[in-house]
Amino acid sequence: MASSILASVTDKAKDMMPEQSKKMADVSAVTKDYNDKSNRITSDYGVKQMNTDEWLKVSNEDRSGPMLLEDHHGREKIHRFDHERIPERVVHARGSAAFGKFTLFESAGDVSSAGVLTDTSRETPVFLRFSTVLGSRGSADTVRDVRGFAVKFYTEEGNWDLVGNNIPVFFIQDAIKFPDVIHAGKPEPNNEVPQAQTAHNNFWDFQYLHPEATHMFMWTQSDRSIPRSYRMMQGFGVNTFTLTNDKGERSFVKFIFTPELGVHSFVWDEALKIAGQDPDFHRKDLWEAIESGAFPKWKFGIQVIPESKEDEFEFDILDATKLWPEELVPIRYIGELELNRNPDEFFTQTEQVAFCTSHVVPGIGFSDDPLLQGRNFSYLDTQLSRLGVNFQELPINKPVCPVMNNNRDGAMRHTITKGSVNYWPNRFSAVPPATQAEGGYVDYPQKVVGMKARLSSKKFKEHFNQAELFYNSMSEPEKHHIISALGFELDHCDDPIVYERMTERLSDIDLGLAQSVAELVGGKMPQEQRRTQHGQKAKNLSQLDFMPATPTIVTRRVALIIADGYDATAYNGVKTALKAAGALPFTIAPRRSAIYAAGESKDSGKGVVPDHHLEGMRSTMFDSVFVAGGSQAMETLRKNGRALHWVREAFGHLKAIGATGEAVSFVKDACQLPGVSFSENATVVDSYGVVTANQAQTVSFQEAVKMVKGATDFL
Ligand code: HDE
Repeated sequence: MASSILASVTDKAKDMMPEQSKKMADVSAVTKDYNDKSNRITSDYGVKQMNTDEWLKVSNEDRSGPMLLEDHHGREKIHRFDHERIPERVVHARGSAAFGKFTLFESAGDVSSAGVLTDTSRETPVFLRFSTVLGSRGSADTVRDVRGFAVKFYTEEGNWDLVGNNIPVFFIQDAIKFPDVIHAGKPEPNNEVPQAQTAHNNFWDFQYLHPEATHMFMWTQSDRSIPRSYRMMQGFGVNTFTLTNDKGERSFVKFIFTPELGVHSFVWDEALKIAGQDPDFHRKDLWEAIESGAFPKWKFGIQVIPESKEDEFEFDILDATKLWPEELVPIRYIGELELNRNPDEFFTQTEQVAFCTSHVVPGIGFSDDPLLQGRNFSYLDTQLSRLGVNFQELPINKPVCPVMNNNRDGAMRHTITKGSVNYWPNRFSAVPPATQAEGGYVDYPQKVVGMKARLSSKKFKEHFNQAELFYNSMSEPEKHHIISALGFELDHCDDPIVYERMTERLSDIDLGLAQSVAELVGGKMPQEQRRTQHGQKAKNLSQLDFMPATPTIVTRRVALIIADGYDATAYNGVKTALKAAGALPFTIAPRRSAIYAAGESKDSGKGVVPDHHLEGMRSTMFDSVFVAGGSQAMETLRKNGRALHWVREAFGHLKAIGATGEAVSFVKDACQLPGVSFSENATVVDSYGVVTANQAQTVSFQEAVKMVKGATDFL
């Protein structure tokens, strides 16, 4: 992104920077600034070095001789480099994170005693890491995949880690299946192909053989798995947790985050192209929004089921392949999460942050959800192999409240604990465990009866009702996208047993869906609906249900295309209006050197220097395109294949397009839509999301940007 644009907004961000939270103060205490010129390069043991570029050698001016092993500085530099890498996360390896704060506007004191959920005067510092699941650390951001949404709340009673995803359900019901589902999705073991893709035989083989995965794969084949931005997706705790209140009453709970900006996605072709054109698209988007002061926000909600109602649902409320439809269990939005500060260093913060589902605070607990219980084992275990036994002492992981116990020593321990005993009880009886009144964690006295057996409840055996519910709740374009996505994925499976079985499986959901996919991918055509459909729909499954009440174009990237002889009035008018509305306008032209407006002389020394040229930055990088008129400019652009492709591609990706004056017919011809006519004097948005006007109609153009990005495929 052009630094000039960012620079102008960064000052604003600095002004808006929140006061330092307790966590930031903590982190700052161990942060050093490499650019601090009062420092000099030293060895790791602190001795200043005079030459860090040449190894100590037996040499003279004519001949460079052998290097000496005695050069500690040289050896230290190489040895530190050799050991820079730690294992990447076994899943969710690729991620980006930010600091922020969590505030409550309503206490949940009726159901929980947790300070973070009841004290409306608190500001709880948070660190949120977004991720993809399957790709390795260097893979692309915009692949079709689930996104992680992991929040560390640094509460006054200890860290609470809510390690969620952007999809409310999961592929499997029992944690013991996790290695299988992940092995099946990751690159195949013989040739390590494909990277960050589920479009391969093994993944879909697994999906067929696990009917419980049906609901989740419908979500991953929907637009939810290709989000436009981390800032525009929901977050779900997925598993069923519990809350206990001051009276000791327990309820089941699901946690949900809903973005202020609405839920928006790419179209698949766009996501595919961006994966090559800018593999860091989501990472940059988050970073730049925060730098510019456009702090992303989410409403935080809870769905609560009292313990007494656990068995009242046709699905098992502890089954992570099921969501709790909002018609049955409404979401109570009680708080807000805001991200407002980028990390200072990727490795020590984003990479070393370690989330554990087992990190809960008093008032929040676990249920018997078999996926959650397995997760509680796995996360602690994986941090031990990734970071080592003292991972909780790393600055990013350290709680903001006191930590005191008899866990000692181990590799890289760096807290120094004074005192002559390290066991409990001891003759001094110092530091006894806390009582409940002192904030001690209360284990809920849950009555458990049963046999020891590898079994789960009957209700865990129904797998298709919610997959159908999800499909029924989609708008027509969203259904169309699911069909195309399945068509793409199964097209990449070359083993007929895989794609034929899968199309059969789809007829457990909807015969029309199964037949449409079978037509695309080949194999046998499913002939019967394999299950009686219930025909129901639920709200807030379709992304269209999340259009914000007041749509906004804040942080939307708009390309303004110009060429020599462009209409300066239209260009300047639209640019100013977009900036005022918080959008990010970028000027694009055939070259990245000065472009002159109609009537402006090349010798004037003026001209506009574009942010990018048409080859350097493609239409996929923008949410919307505006072409300023000018007859000479249009003549140039008409002869430029890339310019025509630019506009046509943006149109195909359903982006709002604006054009004024001579650019109207240019846009019309570039889009090449037989039978569609764009009115040259439109003051409203054309049905195809194209705004045209003889003069710059900036207001209606902005409306188009808002509307068209929120809606999905017309084509
Ligand atoms: Fe994870 N998961 N997971 N997972 N998961 C990990 O922990 C695991 C599951 C999620 O940004 C690992 O620190 C098991 C559901 C996120 O650092 C590991 C099971 C959900 C992240 C692990 C699941 C998630 C992880 C790997 C099935 C959504 C990234 C690295 C029982 C609610 C956190 C690590 C970050 C990471 C295990 C299923 C979300 C191996 C065994 C369901 C967002 O411990």
